[in-house]
Amino acid sequence: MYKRLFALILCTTVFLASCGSSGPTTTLDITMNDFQFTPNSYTVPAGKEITLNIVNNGSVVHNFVIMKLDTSAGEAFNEEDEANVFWQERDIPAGNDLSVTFTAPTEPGEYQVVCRTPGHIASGMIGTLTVVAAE
Ligand SMILES: [Cu+2]
Repeated sequence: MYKRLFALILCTTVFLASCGSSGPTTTLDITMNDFQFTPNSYTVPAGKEITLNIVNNGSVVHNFVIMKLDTSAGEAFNEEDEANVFWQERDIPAGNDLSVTFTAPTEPGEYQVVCRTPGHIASGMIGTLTVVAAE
């Protein structure tokens, strides 16, 4: 009984570890819907070229905006947030997919990702880009 329980715990731990410790990647595959990014958290190596493959499965236009470190677009993306944009891919039409590249920030940390279409942040189009020191 205990042996079986131990085996179960061990398997669960191994599964979680292999699943949770997704290291930094230079390719991001992201699906957009109304109104979320799937997945909504990403880990990339600092300063590396990142390929972003986006599919907009929603019915309206969406955006992928990375805010600068320690900034946030708040409840809604406004004019004053423009200066805090690190990088963005704007106006991705519904039903479209595209592949673009950008250079990851050189400073490790957590960067906010948002969709700047009015109302979409409030509806949940937020993500986190985690930048880790490149090896
Ligand atoms: Cu959106």
